[in-house]
Amino acid sequence: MDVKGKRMLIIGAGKSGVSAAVLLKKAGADPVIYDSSVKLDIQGTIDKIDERLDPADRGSVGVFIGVPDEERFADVLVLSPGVPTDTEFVADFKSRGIPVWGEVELGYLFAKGRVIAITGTNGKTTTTSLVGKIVKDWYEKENKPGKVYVAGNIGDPYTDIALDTKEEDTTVLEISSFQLETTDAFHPEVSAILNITPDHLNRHHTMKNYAACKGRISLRQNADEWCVLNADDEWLPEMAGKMNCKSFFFSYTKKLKDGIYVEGKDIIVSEGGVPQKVMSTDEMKLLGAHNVENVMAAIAMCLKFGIPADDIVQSVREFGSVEHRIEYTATVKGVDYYNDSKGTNPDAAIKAVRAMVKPTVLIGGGYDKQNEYDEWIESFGSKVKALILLGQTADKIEACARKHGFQNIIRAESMEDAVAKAYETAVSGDAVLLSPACASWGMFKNFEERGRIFKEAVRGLKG
Ligand code: UMA
Repeated sequence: MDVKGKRMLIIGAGKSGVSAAVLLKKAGADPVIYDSSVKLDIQGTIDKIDERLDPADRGSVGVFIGVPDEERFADVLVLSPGVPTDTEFVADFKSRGIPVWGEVELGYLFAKGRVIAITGTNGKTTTTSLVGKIVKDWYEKENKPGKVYVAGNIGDPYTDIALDTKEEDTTVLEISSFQLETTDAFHPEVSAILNITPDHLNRHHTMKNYAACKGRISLRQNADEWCVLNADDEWLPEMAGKMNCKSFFFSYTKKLKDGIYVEGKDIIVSEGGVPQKVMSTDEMKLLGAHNVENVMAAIAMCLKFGIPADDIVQSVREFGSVEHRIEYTATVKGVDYYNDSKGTNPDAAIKAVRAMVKPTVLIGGGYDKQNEYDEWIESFGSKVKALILLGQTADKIEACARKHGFQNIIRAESMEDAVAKAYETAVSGDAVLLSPACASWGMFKNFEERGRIFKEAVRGLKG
């Protein structure tokens, strides 16, 4: 991709915008960044860019707050994932025939090597990390030349590593619906859509739009390539029929003639109606039914990528939990504390509640993404003994919980206060679970910061 001398207008000065600017500058383009937040630390952002550029290029990327004016005549518009695409601003560029690339599209245009991509409402991070580990272990065992990268929505932008990738490398990407809105050439060799349940409806407006974004992951895959899909999902079986590539299903609830499923504790792969046990769920370190689904998806993707089943299973056996995803934090006075800060929507939070085996004090609430909480509250059953609420959604969740007859609700002012109140409420033999069912924005920079503050507060209890 030749972008030498091209004027590139980047919107958003977060991780994606900074990495996109560095990539473009290194590729000889002329990038400039605009951000809508008046709180943006302009000098801090320039420093982050400059420290990754050659001395001669330092100071050459402009960072501005507000709406660009003369940059409207840029050659390409590059959007960070958090920037909505259905605005007049974006429409103006499209109407003038100016290419609009998302940050992932930009990364892909410059990257080399094989690509595996994973999307879905929940389970993306765990599955991406697991696939990353399986592929890395395989490269090591086989003494393969090249490197394995793990990037995308998981935390490190694709544009961070794209220029480093070589033909012999493999990149495993977690891809969000936000990122898929602006992909076009993006073409993974193996992809997966883990599930589609309500989330981000303030951005996508309808489930149909949201599901359509997820489906874009397989847009460029051809008839020899595979997309791994959840057979138990409401949207995916129908979507498979419209894909250009082959689909391979996984199911937690039913046997499949061609696919991967669970029977009792056995994970079974069946091809052409010939079933073969690959491993037992007892061999997994990950907790919960949803993780059995994630493991099945990872096994299916790696088989289709060409990795032998025995090697895959060995890596799955070794894989523990991911940070912020039902992450065991500590046991204090007989109470186990779990950090599930990545439970940023009701569906993810339901999975965490289901994974708990002890009476649970649950900490929830946060930024309002206009989700409904009925199913989450219904999942409490007799397991959740108290609900500690914080953040913008606390009133809405409390009203919903009371409507469903759940009365033991405690309000907290901060994460530290929530942990202190959980400590007072839980007794030996209980679990405390932070799984907010809401995004962190507003009170915290991101879900990672929320999880870290929770863990620090829990460790403080031990002290
Ligand atoms: N901004 C604008 N105009 C807008 C919107 C935002 O200028 O209309 C600015 C903000 O003021 C801010 C910057 O854009 O300064 C933030 O950009 P961003 O929201 O795209 O965030 P990044 O820091 O670039 O991080 C993004 C992903 N964030 C989102 O999609 C919201 C990160 O996913 C991802 O790890 C990172 O790129 C690397 O790929 C986080 C996330 O919450 C984990 N993802 C959502 C999810 O998982 O549910 C989709």
